[in-house]
Amino acid sequence: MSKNVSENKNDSIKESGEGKTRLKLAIQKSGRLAEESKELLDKCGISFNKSKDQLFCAAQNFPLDVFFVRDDDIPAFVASKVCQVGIVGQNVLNEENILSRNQKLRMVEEILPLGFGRCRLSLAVPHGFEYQGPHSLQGKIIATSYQGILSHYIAQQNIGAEIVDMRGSVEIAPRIGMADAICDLVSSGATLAVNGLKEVETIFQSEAVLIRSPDITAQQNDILNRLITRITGVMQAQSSKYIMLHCPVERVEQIRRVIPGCDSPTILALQGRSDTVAVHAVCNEGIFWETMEQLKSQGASDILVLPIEKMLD
Ligand code: PRT
Ligand code: ZN
Repeated sequence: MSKNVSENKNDSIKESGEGKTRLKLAIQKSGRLAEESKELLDKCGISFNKSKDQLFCAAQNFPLDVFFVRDDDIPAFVASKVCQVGIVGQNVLNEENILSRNQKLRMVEEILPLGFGRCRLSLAVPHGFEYQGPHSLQGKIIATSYQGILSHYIAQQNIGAEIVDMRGSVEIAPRIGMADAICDLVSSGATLAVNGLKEVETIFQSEAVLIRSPDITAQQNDILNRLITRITGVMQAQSSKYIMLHCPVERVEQIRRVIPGCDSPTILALQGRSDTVAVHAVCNEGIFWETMEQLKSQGASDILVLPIEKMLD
């Protein structure tokens, strides 16, 4: 890793201008978090031209340098000051925290959940296994790539079970006789189903998070705060909608109560119509067909629901 990083670092310094303070962010190069991490930066208005195998890239319009690495390396990059921030799954951060002897790693801080990469680390057993609770795993063999989190869990539950460490294809372990149960990440559950396994216990819930190093300069902290403000704006915009409707003047209060997550809508007069007003509001929740039907039954008409691109409080 260090050879490529230092070669590419020189490229970045050339591109970004020597001496100017920049924040360094590590994201997954390819895999389940890669696209959404890049998309998030894009929605924050941060653009960079990355060629396929580039490990390092300087944003053109924001003081940010992005490292593209394996997700497992991200906590160590942030702990070792190669980067000040990173985007990684809580599962990886926690696992690295438990397993690593690096004290600095424990000081890496989660600063913002990002709402993507959601999954759970679960125990699963073959359908024929009579599972009655964690104690059913007493004396059994459990295959996992998450030794750290799993050993913490079995110690907490006071179970004596053997852990077999596997780097991939954990779900096949019971079928080939390597283990009685597995502990792996699950999102839809389809992988467990095709391998004849049932999920019996969730031991850790995870999503992608923004992490930061404790060693960060005041200028880098300013850049980080700007980045956090943009990310928060993007996330708020994603979960919010702009609603516009017409309603009889005397129904405004009832209508306001139906609009989800809205305290003070904007009320606008309509030209030539003294009995009807336009109501505009930002709703910080999704609007379902049921809500629109309810608004209509309260006297609203011409209801429009629009996506919001950006938001800044
Ligand atoms: O190459 P690199 O080391 O960077 O990537 P990787 O192969 O180690 O990780 P990757 O890209 O598979 O996952 C990156 C992160 O995505 C994980 O650390 C989690 O934080 C998150 N994530 C979200 C998931 C899943 N969902 C997920 N479903 N990671 C893995 N899976 C796998 C799981 O291991 C199992 O094999 O998907 C399968 C189960 O999926 P379902 O939908 O069938 O339940
Ligand atoms: Zn990985």
